[in-house]
Amino acid sequence: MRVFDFTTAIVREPGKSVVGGLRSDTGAAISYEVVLGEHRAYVDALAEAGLAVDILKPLESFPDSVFVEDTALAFPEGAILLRPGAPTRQAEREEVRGALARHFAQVAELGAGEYADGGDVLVTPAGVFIGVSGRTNRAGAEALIRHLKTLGRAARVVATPAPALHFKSVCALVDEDTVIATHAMAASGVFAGFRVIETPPGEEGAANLVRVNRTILLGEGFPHTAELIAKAGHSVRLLPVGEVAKLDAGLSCMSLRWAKPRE
Ligand code: CIR
Repeated sequence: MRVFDFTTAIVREPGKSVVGGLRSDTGAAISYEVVLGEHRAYVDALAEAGLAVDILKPLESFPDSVFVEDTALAFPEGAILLRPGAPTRQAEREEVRGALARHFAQVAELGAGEYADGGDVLVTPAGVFIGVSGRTNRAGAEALIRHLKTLGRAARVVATPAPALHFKSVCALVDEDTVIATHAMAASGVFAGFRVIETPPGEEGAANLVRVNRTILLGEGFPHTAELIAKAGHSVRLLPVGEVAKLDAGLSCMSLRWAKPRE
């Protein structure tokens, strides 16, 4: 099961409205220019990891639309259009429909009342975890299980530990049988059967890393995690994420990534 040997990504450039995106802590001001710089560094890293990157135009009417991961799931076998759970983000799905149609012959979609954000979906070779959260409801998770089955992927519903926004805010896949998770996430027992690397104290934000082919993209400012990942034998590329972190976001949420089927 191919889970991180990607060939292609869809990203969306942030609009100036990104400074008004959803966030749990409205304290620190957000700079559009800094978000844009972080996004560009991310796109460069995807390209350098070998991906063809489809860059969608900014959407000023959707401040959070740069976090394109929440709108769809993409696999070699097909795509699923999601229904983001935040009211201000729900119509973002219509804005990626056309892009998905350029890449996939068929796109399944969640129906009315079925809410799920891509940030709550962790794909592993052993199956897909769907975290029920403030954004993903049980109806959405169960509908996703049915769609994933059609694509040949087994999935199960798990809980996103509060106060995490998304399941993948607190965990990520490092290799076929290793995950990184915050202490709270690791303690939940969900990852029985996996090797679990716990984020060192104070570096919980590092759990939203993303593996792209042979490279682990990791937020800057997590030196102990970088060391743990390097010690586990992986090549690490550090990326600036301080500004997107103010929007409760990290690295996984800024792209849809998949492998085109081999011809
Ligand atoms: C939101 O609250 O929806 C955005 N400000 C952040 C979304 C982050 N998405 C993700 O981690 N998949």
